[in-house]
Amino acid sequence: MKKYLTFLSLALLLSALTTSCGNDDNPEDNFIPARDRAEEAPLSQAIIEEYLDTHFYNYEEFANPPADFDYQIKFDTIEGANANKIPLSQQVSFKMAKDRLKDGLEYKLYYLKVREGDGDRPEFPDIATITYDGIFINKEETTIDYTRRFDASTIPVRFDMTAIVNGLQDALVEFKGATEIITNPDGSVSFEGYGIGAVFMPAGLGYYVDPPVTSSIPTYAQLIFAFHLYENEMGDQDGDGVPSVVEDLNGNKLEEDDDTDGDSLPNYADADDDNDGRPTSDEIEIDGNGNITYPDEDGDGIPDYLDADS
Ligand SMILES: [Ca+2]
Ligand SMILES: [Ca+2]
Ligand SMILES: [Ca+2]
Ligand SMILES: [Ca+2]
Repeated sequence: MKKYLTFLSLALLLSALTTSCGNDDNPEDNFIPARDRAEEAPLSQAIIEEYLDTHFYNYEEFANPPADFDYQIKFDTIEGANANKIPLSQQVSFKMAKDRLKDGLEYKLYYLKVREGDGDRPEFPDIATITYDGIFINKEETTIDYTRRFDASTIPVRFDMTAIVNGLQDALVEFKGATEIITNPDGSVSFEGYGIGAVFMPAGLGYYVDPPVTSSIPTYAQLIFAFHLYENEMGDQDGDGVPSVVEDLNGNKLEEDDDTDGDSLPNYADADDDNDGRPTSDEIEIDGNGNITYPDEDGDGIPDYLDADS
């Protein structure tokens, strides 16, 4: 579930693919650069659309839930006894989602909204409590299955949405959490009115060439996450008192590209946003009710915590 950060570390992963160049003495020549992200994007989209055309989900169970139904989304191939099922392609929505590394590159991000949820909607840098089922779509490696589950949890897990794959972050904000959290007599917890959905993400919003080393995910794999969204908490990743959603200064709903002091630490992860040596937490004011104000001592329109000369 670690967010893809860099594609420079792929040398290790690709070493198995490059050993056939054994007559090459210079090991640096064995490095295969990552494919161009803009060229990969339409290929990813075609693979996802093929999957959506040829697969369905258990929508009939959701329409008429069996007594013991667990409300988990399950996918299957449209064939044989299931030849007449409605394909996912007729049931998904999509949004445009930005590539985090290549300016101007956007993806069509498909998601399935089985139930939006009736509680609060998370902001993109919040902490979300979810259960999930992660599946990859493989069209790269002939020795690996077409689809396979690579990770799942039926127990609710808290995730920092800035630290999960981008496609899942972008999908969760389209859903809402539960309205009620009920502690049962046996101590277990159940949720009501939570969001139920799935996202079908291109490799560029997944792991691209850098899947977790311990996972079975091939490079350039498209990913599917089915999930329940239960709870959200406000994210303040750097603990400076400024909610991370407020640290998105350019308002583009990406946390990675706002860096007031240019020190390569984005504001959401920078506890001294203007690099003046005073922690941001000392340059803002929070009253007893948790209301935050942002003083501007020199009146130049820039709040102190973003103003290196005040
Ligand atoms: Ca931003
Ligand atoms: Ca910074
Ligand atoms: Ca900050
Ligand atoms: Ca400061």
